[in-house]
Amino acid sequence: MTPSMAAPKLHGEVRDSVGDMLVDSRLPLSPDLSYATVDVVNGDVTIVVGFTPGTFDRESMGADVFLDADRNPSTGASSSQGIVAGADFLIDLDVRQSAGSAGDISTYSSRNCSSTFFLRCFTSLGRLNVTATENALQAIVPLSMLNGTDGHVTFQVRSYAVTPVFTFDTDLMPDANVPPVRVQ
Ligand SMILES: [Ca+2]
Ligand SMILES: [Ca+2]
Repeated sequence: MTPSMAAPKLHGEVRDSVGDMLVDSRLPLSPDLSYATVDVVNGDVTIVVGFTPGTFDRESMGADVFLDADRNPSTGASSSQGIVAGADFLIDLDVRQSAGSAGDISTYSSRNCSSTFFLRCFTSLGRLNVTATENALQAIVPLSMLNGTDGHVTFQVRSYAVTPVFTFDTDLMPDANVPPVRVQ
């Protein structure tokens, strides 16, 4: 018996400045990203995104997590809107009732891709159960959905707020065009 057969545990985390979110008069409250962790254990990827206390409202906000599953900037989406090149998957953390109280996992596809409508670069693979606490969102994604990666991914997080008229992207973590966070 060798104890080394246990599946490796991988971890990545990032923290972000307080108060660096977009503020707009059309938004009653603007979500401010505070931290994120990604843990890979036993074939599951657990993603947690935290907001600065007092800036998160689960019925009007969510977070997009851009995952580079092969850590290769030349596969996946091109850089756009401060998101670095290479995202192969988009995990939408969303518990808004108006959006069906569920997130979504999607994969990069060049078919409808444009730099103006960046989110159209990703095609849905299915809905995702997301849980919310007062200041955080969490989802668990099976590693098997991520195109054969062993969990050594990188990620970047963007928060958004939805009004009846507009959707605002309010904060990026790490900041715009900074290398994404490594899970290792
Ligand atoms: Ca922030
Ligand atoms: Ca990639």
